[in-house]
Amino acid sequence: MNQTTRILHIYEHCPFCVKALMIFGLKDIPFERRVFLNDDEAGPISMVGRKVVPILEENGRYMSESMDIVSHIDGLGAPLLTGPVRPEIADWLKAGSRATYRLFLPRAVCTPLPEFATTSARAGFIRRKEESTGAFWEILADGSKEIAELNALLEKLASLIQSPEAVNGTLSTDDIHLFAQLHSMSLIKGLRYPLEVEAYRQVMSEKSGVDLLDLFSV
Ligand SMILES: N[C@@H](CCC(=O)N[C@@H](CS)C(=O)NCC(=O)O)C(=O)O
Repeated sequence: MNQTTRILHIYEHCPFCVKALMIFGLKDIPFERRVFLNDDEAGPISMVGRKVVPILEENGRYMSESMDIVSHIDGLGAPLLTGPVRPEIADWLKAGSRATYRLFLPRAVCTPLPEFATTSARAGFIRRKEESTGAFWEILADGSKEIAELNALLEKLASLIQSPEAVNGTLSTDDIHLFAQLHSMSLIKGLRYPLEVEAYRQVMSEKSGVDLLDLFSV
């Protein structure tokens, strides 16, 4: 019998890749993880025509778009993401996304993650991202306003979490989006996690097999 081979091509810091990784872990579906160097353009372009991750390679066919990958993998066997989604969660994610993205990018490129293993991978990332964020050194020099903003949001999140096993009680795509954002936030030192949020972060990391990045936080 032919067995399906699944390879997930990612950058480990990438929140969209976290979403794709999560569903494999939550469903316990075997896959191979491959990390592109951040300046490898030819690799992803040869697969899907542009420089983007995540890419799922399944028996030689390629799929991009994180949530398409999530729904494809969730559709194997009994679906897991069957719970409701709540607009409050989407609103919460939106409220914190700008500050998270801005503080996260200069920190991500300082990590020892494999996509940044070479000088040229790091330099290319800084050059491309600084075009939209402004100088990384300025962001690293003072993030106090954004950190205060995110801490206020984390307080609010505590009251939105219905269970550490699933933000709305039963696993849903809200958990995929929420954990991916908390994963990015885990690189930011100075964030304070209320008990409910901390329990959620730990349980979701354990269940999905996706490590948080607290260890590398600055
Ligand atoms: N809509 C896509 C977005 C994916 C995306 O933006 N990925 C980023 C990495 S976090 C990327 O590959 N950007 C191109 C680059 O880094 O050069 C998805 O959900 O998969």
